[in-house]
Amino acid sequence: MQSFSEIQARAAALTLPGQAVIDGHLVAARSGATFANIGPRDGRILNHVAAGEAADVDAAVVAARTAFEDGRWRDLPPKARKAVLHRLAALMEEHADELALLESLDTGKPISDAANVDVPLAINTTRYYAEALDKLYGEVAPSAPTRLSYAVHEPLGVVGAIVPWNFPLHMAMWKVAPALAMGNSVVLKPAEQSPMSALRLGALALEAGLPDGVLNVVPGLGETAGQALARHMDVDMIAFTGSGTVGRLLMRYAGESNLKRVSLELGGKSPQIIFPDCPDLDAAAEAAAWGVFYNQGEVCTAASRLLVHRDIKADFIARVLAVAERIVPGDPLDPATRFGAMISEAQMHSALRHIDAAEREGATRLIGGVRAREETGGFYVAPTIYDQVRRDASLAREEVFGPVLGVLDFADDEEAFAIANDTIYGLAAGVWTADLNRAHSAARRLRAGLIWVNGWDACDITMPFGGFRQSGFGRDRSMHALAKYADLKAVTFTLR
Ligand code: TXE
Repeated sequence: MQSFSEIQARAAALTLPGQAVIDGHLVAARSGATFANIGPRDGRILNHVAAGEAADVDAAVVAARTAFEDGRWRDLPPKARKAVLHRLAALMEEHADELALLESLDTGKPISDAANVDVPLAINTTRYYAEALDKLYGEVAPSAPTRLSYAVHEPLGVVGAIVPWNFPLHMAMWKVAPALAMGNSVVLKPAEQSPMSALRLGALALEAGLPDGVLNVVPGLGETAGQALARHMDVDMIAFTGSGTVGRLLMRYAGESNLKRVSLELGGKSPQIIFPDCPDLDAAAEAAAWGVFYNQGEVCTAASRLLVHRDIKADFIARVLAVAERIVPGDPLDPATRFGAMISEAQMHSALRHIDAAEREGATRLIGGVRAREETGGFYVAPTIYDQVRRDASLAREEVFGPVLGVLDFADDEEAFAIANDTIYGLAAGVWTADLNRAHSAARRLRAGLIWVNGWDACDITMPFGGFRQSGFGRDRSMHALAKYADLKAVTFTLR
């Protein structure tokens, strides 16, 4: 990795993407309007980005529909589609430094995370679905001998992907890669806080040979561009990652328009449970701290509730604090930084409001609780831990989506599972124990889409990702994601 000053120089020289990608062209919004894209690192305007509205979304959907109907993508032999997606992955790799820089500038995440995590994972996702696309077979049904019956997956048509700002490129690829692999056309609406990597992705896809109109990227505000996409009568599905509030709106828009399919990956209040027989207290302490502080806490699977057995609590919390003390907010472009800025002023104030609520509700602050690096003009919140969090306190119930950990304790397994499941969410849950029976029992009893035993977030593209309950429905990653972007057609021949 380059030095801090080299990275700053590269950032200053970088051309920042701001145009939409519609029907194979880089274009301004039809209205000519733009919105200011703010950099969380110092609160300054990075660039002005096309403010897509209903007319731009409509142009993108028409292009996507035309491309779908004339078969320029879906009717290509699988080998040819696969080659295009592999070329896209190769181009992303070639431009990895640039993509990482765009991601760090746009989100405030450390450049080392953008370069070592976000961009490689997005490339890996692209390759995974490039390889998967010719490995999904249909089924022949065991029907009567006078019939030949089979079921095949067919692409849905036009998929709208509305993605958030915490892992902009990576989340975009979780939707775009399987949707394209299945033969769909896509209209991608990146979050207004972080549009740049998606815009660059749209241009790279054209360079890779993806036919015009197959992947369109329309930046814009949620209430204008996002809503227009979700209400469009010619969009077949919305794949979404974001807040529960918007998830509910999307279901409403679908009901009020064309009953398009909706998949929702929403938030969480994920518990990490430390049993007294935890096999490695230091590893668990690292996981407890980084599980909630990674990416400034802006992670849907953030381990925001730490449940510790009373017998080991004092010792364990001391270890977690020792890790947390070393997590110091720094300039996102400094390669030494491990913890950067939050996405926006609004998100920073939202985290600080949760902190105020924890204070009011009588939790005990162990570390943090304040804004940091205010002199930079950026949006930094120090890693924060509260102990003595009551089960009914807001910190135990509401998603912060920021670097704030709430500690609760328990006396036995029953109490641990009861507290862990006492949430409207169900995205992830983790346990640390050396007892196989206890681990299996936890895996069965915890109500969450992702269960981790003795390691937080220990999974990859081969495993489905998604939530139970109000954490949403539909799965990203793995072969399961492909089915989401397809309809199942049942064909029956009557034989004579
Ligand atoms: O998300 P929004 P926000 C949670 C987290 C966070 C909270 C608020 O708790 O604190 O949401 O974040 C688009 N029609 N997560 O407000 O608004 C928007 O433009 C159509 C969890 O930034 O849900 C963006 O592209 N689209 C999460 C996307 O929705 C609309 C990641 C997500 O933004 C729209 C992010 C509308 N009316 C936030 N309004 C996770 N699960 O990882 C907005 N959008």
